[in-house]
Amino acid sequence: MKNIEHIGLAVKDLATAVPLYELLLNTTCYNTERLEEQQVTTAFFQVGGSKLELLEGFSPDSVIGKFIEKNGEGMHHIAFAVEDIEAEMKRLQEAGFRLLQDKPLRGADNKLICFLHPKDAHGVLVELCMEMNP
Ligand code: CMX
Repeated sequence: MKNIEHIGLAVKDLATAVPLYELLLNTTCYNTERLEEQQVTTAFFQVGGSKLELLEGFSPDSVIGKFIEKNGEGMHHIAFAVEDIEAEMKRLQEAGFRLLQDKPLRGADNKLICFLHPKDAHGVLVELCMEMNP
């Protein structure tokens, strides 16, 4: 685990959340992306050496839609940068963590990603992410 790559925040509406976070952080959102596989639209902000990711679900049935329905808006996951995602997945699986993907998925912001079950990390959804080769 190299560093905290980003923290993910679930929001209902990026159209209102993005300008609010631009004001709060005094910076502009540098990337927005639709991820069909995750049923989510993301918006990224650089904050020093780390990032914030705002997440809006496509529908109430999406992962983010269901999360907001149950918990309201707010902290959704914490993502750690890793050097070799397959090696970290193997290490963590062997240590007893449940992986939510068998193979790394393409995530936002040019990353390969994999999630661990939140019940295995004291209620925190953990994401591993590795920079994809250009
Ligand atoms: N943080 C902490 N706990 C969470 C959670 C989260 N983000 N999401 C769900 N949970 C908890 C629920 O509260 C629930 O707990 P209880 O059983 O005590 O009520 C439990 O996990 C099961 O959750 P659920 O609502 O029944 O939903 P599912 O089991 O269908 O899905 C999960 C949960 C984590 C497997 C699913 O959300 C998932 O696969 N997440 C990974 C993918 C993802 O989050 N994609 C969106 C982001 C994409 C991106 O960043 O690019």
